[in-house]
Amino acid sequence: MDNVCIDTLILKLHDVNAVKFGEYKLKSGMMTPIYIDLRVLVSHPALMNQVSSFIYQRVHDEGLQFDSVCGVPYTALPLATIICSRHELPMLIRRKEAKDYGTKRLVEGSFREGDTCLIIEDTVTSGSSILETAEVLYKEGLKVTDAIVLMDREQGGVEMLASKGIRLHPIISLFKLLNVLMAAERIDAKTAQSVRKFLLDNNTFSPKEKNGNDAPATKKTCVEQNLELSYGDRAELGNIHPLASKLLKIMEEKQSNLCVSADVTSSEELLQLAESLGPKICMLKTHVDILKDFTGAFSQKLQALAEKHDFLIFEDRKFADIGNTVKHQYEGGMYQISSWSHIVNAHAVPGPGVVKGLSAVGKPLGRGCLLIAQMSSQGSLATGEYTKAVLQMAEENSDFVIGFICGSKIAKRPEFIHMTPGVQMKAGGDLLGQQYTTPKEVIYNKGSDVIIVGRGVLEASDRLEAAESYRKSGWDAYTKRVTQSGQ
Ligand code: S5P
Repeated sequence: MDNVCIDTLILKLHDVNAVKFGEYKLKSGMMTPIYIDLRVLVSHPALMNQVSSFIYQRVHDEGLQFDSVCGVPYTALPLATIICSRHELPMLIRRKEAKDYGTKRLVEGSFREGDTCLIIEDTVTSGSSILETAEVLYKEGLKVTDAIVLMDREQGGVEMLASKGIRLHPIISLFKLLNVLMAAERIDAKTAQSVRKFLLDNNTFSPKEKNGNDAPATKKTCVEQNLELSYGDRAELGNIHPLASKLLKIMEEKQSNLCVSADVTSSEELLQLAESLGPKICMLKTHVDILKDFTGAFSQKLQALAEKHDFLIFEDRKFADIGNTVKHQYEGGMYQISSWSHIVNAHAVPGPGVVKGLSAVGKPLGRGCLLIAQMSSQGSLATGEYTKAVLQMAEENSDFVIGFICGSKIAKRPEFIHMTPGVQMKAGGDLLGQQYTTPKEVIYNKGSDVIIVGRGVLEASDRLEAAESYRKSGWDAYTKRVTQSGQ
């Protein structure tokens, strides 16, 4: 079962209206912004056969052992019938109500006490329908160890059934479905995000029932299962730094993970860049000390453009001194960096004092800091144990450190943002040790979040066109990564 097949199946289910967006009521009475209605499948025999094949394939892949198969009435009943008929498996039918004549049985078909029955279901929210069917089967002396479901709404069904001794094997998860529909432009990012938020906020399983622990289950489960959260989902995480959240929201809304490095020497040119490239970028990086004509008025104009085009300013100052010195360098001097730059960065070489000094100035202003964990330049010493120590320093100062300058994803916590410089459309380098990787490599293969591009844009004959192609490349790589996660 490869990704392409699952993606195609998702699109077909959307085509036949088995997936609907709007305001719907679930069986439990809960209102939902996404509704899965697989009852329509009976009108689409080819699709019905495909879904049945996917279910059987899963049974086969998992190597499940059982004596009979039971579909949860009614939607999964014809699916179970097709599978059993095609593969010559004995089937059982669970009655919803016992008939008041004849045998009065609740389970039709022949079986022996102690037989194992595999349950098939179309959609799972809390898992209660599967449990109801399992309980009827238990009463007849049957065992239930596994259940297969086509659509898992990821609202706690897997956990609830596991707590009752039933392993649930979902074929499509709603997070995956949202990613595929978004990549195919069937839904917009906003819709996907609001549905994800609903699913995360409405987990029906309380682990308390199982182990006395009150913690909400879903967010933990997503991370534990290594499901890739979208930028928008990460922006909503409970522990996230407000500035990191703001950046992730900008990225999601503008569909841009591009930071342009505005390494020019005149204020006017820098402002022109900010004005023209503003709509394409999530962040503008500056080296204010290479400007020949910096003034306070310039920094005000830059801030106004950041507001106008909704991007953050990142002064790439690379602080690397003792806490007391960096405090002055950040706040004072002729640049007064803390007054206009949302984000700064620092080397970890001096130890945690550098972060403490910067934080004393930046934290009250709502600023954030990136730690330099790796560098793009040839022969960089920021590798191995050093990088690990930087990660540790970030963890210990996450009230001010929002992420890293790095070559690849180094932190598991989705609250941290990874930003990678040394990016051009073609891998290579310059004469002074800079090394370039492509946007796809950085975002898709290395798992970073933001591409930082300087000369790739600045030296292009049409800077706007170049910025757009980097934006598109970075965004496509991200969409592909998110879409393929959780498989
Ligand atoms: O490791 C690094 C860290 C940084 S912040 N390598 C880098 O190249 N940078 C910065 O990213 C560098 O100072 C420059 O401003 C930008 C890369 O520019 P480009 O022209 O090579 O894309």
